[in-house]
Amino acid sequence: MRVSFLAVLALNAASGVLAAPAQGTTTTSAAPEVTNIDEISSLAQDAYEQAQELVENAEKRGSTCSWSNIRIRREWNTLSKTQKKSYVDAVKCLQAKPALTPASAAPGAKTRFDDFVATHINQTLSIHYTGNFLSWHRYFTWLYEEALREECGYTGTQPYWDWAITAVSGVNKSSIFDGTAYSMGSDGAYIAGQEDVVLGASSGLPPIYLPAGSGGGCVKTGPFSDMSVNLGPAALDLPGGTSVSVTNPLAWNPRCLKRDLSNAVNTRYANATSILKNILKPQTVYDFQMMMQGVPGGGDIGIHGGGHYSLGGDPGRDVYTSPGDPAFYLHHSMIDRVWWIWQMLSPSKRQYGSIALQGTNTFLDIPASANTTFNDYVEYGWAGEKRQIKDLMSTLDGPFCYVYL
Ligand SMILES: *[C@@H]1O[C@H](CO)[C@@H](O)[C@H](O)[C@H]1NC(C)=O
Ligand SMILES: *[C@@H]1O[C@H](CO)[C@@H](O)[C@H](O)[C@H]1NC(C)=O
Ligand SMILES: *[C@@H]1O[C@H](CO)[C@@H](O)[C@H](O)[C@H]1NC(C)=O
Ligand SMILES: *[C@@H]1O[C@H](CO)[C@@H](O)[C@H](O)[C@H]1NC(C)=O
Ligand SMILES: [Cu+2]
Repeated sequence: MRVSFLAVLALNAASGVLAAPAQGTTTTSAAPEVTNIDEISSLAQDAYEQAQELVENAEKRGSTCSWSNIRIRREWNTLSKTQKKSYVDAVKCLQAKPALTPASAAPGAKTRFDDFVATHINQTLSIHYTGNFLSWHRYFTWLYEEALREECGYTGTQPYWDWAITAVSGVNKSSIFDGTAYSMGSDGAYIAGQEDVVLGASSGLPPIYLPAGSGGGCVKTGPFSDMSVNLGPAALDLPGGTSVSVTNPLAWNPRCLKRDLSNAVNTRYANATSILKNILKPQTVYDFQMMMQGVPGGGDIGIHGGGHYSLGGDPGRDVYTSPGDPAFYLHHSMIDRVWWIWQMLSPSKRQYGSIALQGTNTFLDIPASANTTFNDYVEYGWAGEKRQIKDLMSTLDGPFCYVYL
C-alpha cells in the first residue's frame, strides 16, 4: 500500500519513537535571513579550503582526484548564458533518448530521463528517512550529471539552487525560473484562489499549512513548457488538502509539467537561518538528516521539504515522482552541498566515523529494519550501477571528485 508522506510520519509519531525538536527562537524580522547568507558563504569557503587540503594530502598517497581535475559545482546564477543553455540542452537531450528500463519493469519510462524518475519511485520508501538518504541522493545526482556528460556531451557540472538567496529575492523571480531559454522553465500558469496545501490533514499530528504559490498550472514558457511528465503521480499533494495517486505509478500517464512556485514556503522553511541551523546544530548525521527532512510532529518540513514544496506542482509535490521535474537536480545538489559543508566541519568523523552513517533501511524504520551500514549497497535500477555506501561518503573519493563553490 502506498501512503502519503505525512501519513507515514503520523504513524511513527503515534508510536512515540521520535521526540519533537526543541523550538528555535523565532524572529519576525527578515534581517537574519539576509545576514546569515554571509555566514553560510563563509562556512562554504571554509569547506572549500578544507577540501583542498584533503585532496592535496590524498594526492600524495596516489589518489586520482586532484585539484587540477576536480569538478566545481556552482550556483545557477553564477553560470553564463552559454553555460545555462548547455545544461538545459543536455537535459533535453536526456529527455529525447530512449529509456533503458524495459517496459516490463516500468511501462511508463519512455526516456533516459525517465529511468531516473522510475528508480526513485520504485525505491522511495527505502531512500527517505533512512540511513542511506544522503548517500543515495548524492550518487543519484552524480549519475544524472554523468549521464548528461557521457551521453549528451555536456561539459559543465551539475548546478545548484541556493534557496537562501531565493528565500529573500523570491523563487518566482529567480533566473532559474524566469522562463527564458536560459532557465529551467517558468512558473506554472497562474491559478487564482488556490487553497493551502495541508500536510498531515488525516494524521493525528497538527497539520502543516503551506500557502499555494504564484502558479499552479502547466509551465508556461521556456525549455520545459512542452515537456511530458510520463510517470506517477504516486502521492501528489494538492491545494485543499487532498492528494492523488494512480494505481501503478510506473505506468504511462503523460501530462504537462506543473509548477506552483511558492515564495512563502521558501522563505519560511528554506531560508538562510534554517540552513545555517541545519549546518551548525546537529552533531550526528541522524540529527542532521532528521532536521533536514523535518521531524514528524515538529511543525517544520525542513530545508529538504522546503525546497520541494516551494517548487510545488506536479510532480514537484510528490515525494515519489519529484525527479520528474528537472529542477529536482538543482535542489538535490543544494541538499548535497549542505551535507558537504556539514561534513567538512569535521571530515574524518563526519565522512567515516560512527556518527557519519546512522538510521535504518526503511522509511522512519517502518516496518522495523536493520541499521544501514557502510557495506550496504545503494541501487539505481536502470539509472546506473549499484555502489557501496562507504564509497559515497566523501565527494573527493570513490567515484567522486567534486566540490561546491
Ligand atoms: C511572485 O509571487 C508573488 C507572491 O509571493 C506575487 O505577488 C508576484 O506577482 C509573483 N511574481 C511573478 C513574476 O510571478
Ligand atoms: C526562517 O527559518 C527559521 C528557522 O527555520 C524560522 O524560524 C523563521 O521564521 C524563518 N523566517 C521567515 C521570515 O519565515
Ligand atoms: C542500530 O543503531 C542504534 C543507534 O545507533 C543502536 O542503538 C542499535 O544498537 C543498533 N542496532 C543494531 C542491531 O546494531
Ligand atoms: C524495482 O525494484 C525491484 C526490487 O529491487 C527491482 O527488481 C525492479 O527491477 C525495480 N524496478 C525499477 C523500475 O527500477
Ligand atoms: Cu528523493
